[in-house]
Amino acid sequence: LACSYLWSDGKTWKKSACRIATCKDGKVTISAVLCPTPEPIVCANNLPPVKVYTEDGCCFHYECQCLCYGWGDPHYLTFDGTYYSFQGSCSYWLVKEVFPRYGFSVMVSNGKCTESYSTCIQSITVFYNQYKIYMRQHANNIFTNVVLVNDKTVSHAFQNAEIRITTTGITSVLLIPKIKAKITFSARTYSILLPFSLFGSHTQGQCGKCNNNRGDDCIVPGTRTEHCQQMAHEWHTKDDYCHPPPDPSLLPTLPHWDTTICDIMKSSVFEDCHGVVGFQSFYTACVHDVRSSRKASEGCLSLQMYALSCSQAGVCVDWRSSTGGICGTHSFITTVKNSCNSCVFNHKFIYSRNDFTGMLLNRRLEGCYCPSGTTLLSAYSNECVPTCVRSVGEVVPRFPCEKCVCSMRKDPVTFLHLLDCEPIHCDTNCAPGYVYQVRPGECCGKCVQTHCVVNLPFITHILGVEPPGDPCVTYRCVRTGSQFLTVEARTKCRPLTPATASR
Ligand SMILES: [Ca+2]
Repeated sequence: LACSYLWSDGKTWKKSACRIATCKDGKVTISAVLCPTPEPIVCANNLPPVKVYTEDGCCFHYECQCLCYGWGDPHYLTFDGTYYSFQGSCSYWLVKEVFPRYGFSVMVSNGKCTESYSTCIQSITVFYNQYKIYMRQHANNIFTNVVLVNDKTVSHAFQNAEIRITTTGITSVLLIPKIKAKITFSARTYSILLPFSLFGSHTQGQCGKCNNNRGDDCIVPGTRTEHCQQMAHEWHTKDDYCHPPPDPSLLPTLPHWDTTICDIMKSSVFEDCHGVVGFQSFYTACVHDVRSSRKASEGCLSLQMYALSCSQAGVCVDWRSSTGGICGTHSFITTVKNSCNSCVFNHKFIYSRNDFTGMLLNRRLEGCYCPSGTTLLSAYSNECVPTCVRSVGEVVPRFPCEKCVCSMRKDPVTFLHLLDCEPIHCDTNCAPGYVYQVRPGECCGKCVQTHCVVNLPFITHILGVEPPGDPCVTYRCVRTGSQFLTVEARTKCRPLTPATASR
């Protein structure tokens, strides 16, 4: 059928997602949507640009990522990659919007470290519309992160329509899908990832203006002075009386100390990352922290942040084992039973089919993960169970004394079917003469006969008790193998004779 009966010549319409139909000379031709050639860009923060697709998913352009870090004896990397250290111990704005648009801001609180005279990151607070999300570390033998939403402690699997909080076992992760924001917090470190499309040139604070230009990252508000420490101090929160930290040039020079641990960044361990993310800022921070604390372990945070930066750029580095135990192998997470690998995807995110799905794909976070083929029992649990990829109602073998069925219920986070498990009830009631005996290695025991059973009319007797009735009949219990047999014995009386009778 000639399409010109229906449409004018040259008429185009959308055929499918990325295909266009054209009616030309009576014939319909289908062609792909023409996309402009994406301009390659180089990002000031050395992170690889990301592809950002149009709403229909047909075309993309490249965009830089706004990623700001803080760690250790506070070291900062601004959104555009400017590195500075700052020893102020007040509360400061890391991110504020240039003018109110999304209701988003982030505050950090620094204070004296418990073990040294340096300053430590103590907590961060994220404000988003009506939400105040406060994250701090709680050290009580094991280090855990405490997260409060609007002053109420929440579990590490919190989700509502606007925010989502989860953990990898090491790092707490806050996601705000609507503005594509991802904030992580772990022991004395944080990272803030924002999309350039929404926040480009729209941020201010200690993380600087994210505009792919390092030149304006440290401009002191209201002046044209460019001095990172001074700028950082100016962002202290107004309700906090705050002295500027001492001029770093007046601080005593740091002692010489063995900083070999920092050299791991330069070594083949991080080889795959060297061409993607430079180590210099992290290395400088590492040497500073090790020397000022005189502890090699203080370099761990800088290594961790370099690894995080690498992972953000798509390179996964399994570095902890190279530190000779100094930076641990997640030994501080003793509550999570499953195996810890530093370089696997977080299944909790991967299987989610919701707003969060796209946000963490290809983003690897160090943490504790369930071994492959298993998943967390629930988003609120630390227990890994076999993935319920079977059909609903199917019995899934697990433990001998438990019956697990693939249920209709779904995990609100992973959207996987959940296993419904209940203990198997053992019937311990035994017939007379039998005793319930537990069998090692098996869930339920068995009734084992221990006595003879005599069934007389109207009554059942366990042997040992003289059965009533005929006094001339006795029963004996004879055991042959595992069987108990009742043997009936009848007392035979000698016939009475006159001689005996007269006695
Ligand atoms: Ca900038």
